[in-house]
Amino acid sequence: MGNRRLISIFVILMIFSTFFLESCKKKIDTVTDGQQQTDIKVPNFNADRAYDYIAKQVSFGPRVPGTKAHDLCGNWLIEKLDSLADTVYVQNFKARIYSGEIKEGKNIIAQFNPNIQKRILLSAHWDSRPYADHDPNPNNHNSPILGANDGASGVGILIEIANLLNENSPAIGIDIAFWDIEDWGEPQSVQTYNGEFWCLGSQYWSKNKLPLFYNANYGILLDMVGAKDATFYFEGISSQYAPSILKKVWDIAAKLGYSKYFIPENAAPITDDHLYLNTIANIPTINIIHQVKNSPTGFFPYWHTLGDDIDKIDKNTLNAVGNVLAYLIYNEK
Ligand code: AHN
Ligand code: ZN
Repeated sequence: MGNRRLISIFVILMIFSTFFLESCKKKIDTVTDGQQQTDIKVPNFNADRAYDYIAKQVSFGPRVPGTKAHDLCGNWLIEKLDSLADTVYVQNFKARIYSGEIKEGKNIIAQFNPNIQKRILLSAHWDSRPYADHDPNPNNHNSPILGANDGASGVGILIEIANLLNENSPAIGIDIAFWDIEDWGEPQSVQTYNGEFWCLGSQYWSKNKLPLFYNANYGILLDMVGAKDATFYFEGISSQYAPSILKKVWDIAAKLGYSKYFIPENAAPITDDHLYLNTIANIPTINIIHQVKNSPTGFFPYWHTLGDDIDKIDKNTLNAVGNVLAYLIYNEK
């Protein structure tokens, strides 16, 4: 055999084996891809049920701490979570509001897979504001609000998430916390304080964790997550303390086709429950909150008005937020 002939056989063999190996590699890739797609089943978030949970909360009337509606709604939330979670904790506490008065509140914490180390803390506030100080009609400024969006929307979505967790156990631990007395911050007419009278329940819990020595890898707060065409941005406190969680959540939203709601742009920092979860509890926590840039309040248009009623809740928004959370939860290992 001539040298030239040997070389050409060698070259042909090389080309052939390269193609052969490539095709094998591709086959292996497709197999693992296929496995990944079939292994992780993300249960479908039911926006109708979430909507019903919001309507149920609103049906009690304004959930202002110290009122019968607040008491009854609290009992309903505890009962509901008790039927779905592994363990439910109720933290009764007293807090001083801006006027000096002492109010009684209840934080409610439900655990799923309490013995798993890796955990996510999902939360929302369940109280509603005692005064509609941003209502267009000044006669309403002392009336309590229903807070269908401001309060009940986040809670409704998380109860539906609790249903999914009850039906399909995730690979990690999940905790759902409902904070109380978030919304008793001083009215517009008394702007003398530095935000310290908002979020009294989450402040209390962050200093007195229940269960004792509680920790989570990260947290997600929901606030005003149910209005039509809601816009969620990279809120300032979230960017400061948990930028990687923001990216993770907004990337999922983009993948699922919800970029109309989850807009990857920076927005103003908001004093909200996540502030204290970050600074006192040391849990990196983001806030998914409906912000409206260049608007009078910076928030959804009916914020702290009597217009924040069930008719402002849109199932498409609930569906977007709920499916993003479900995808996140069931893809964590
Ligand atoms: C402030 O206005 C300082 N924080 C808003 C927190 C809030 C109230 N979220 C819902 N209601
Ligand atoms: Zn509010």
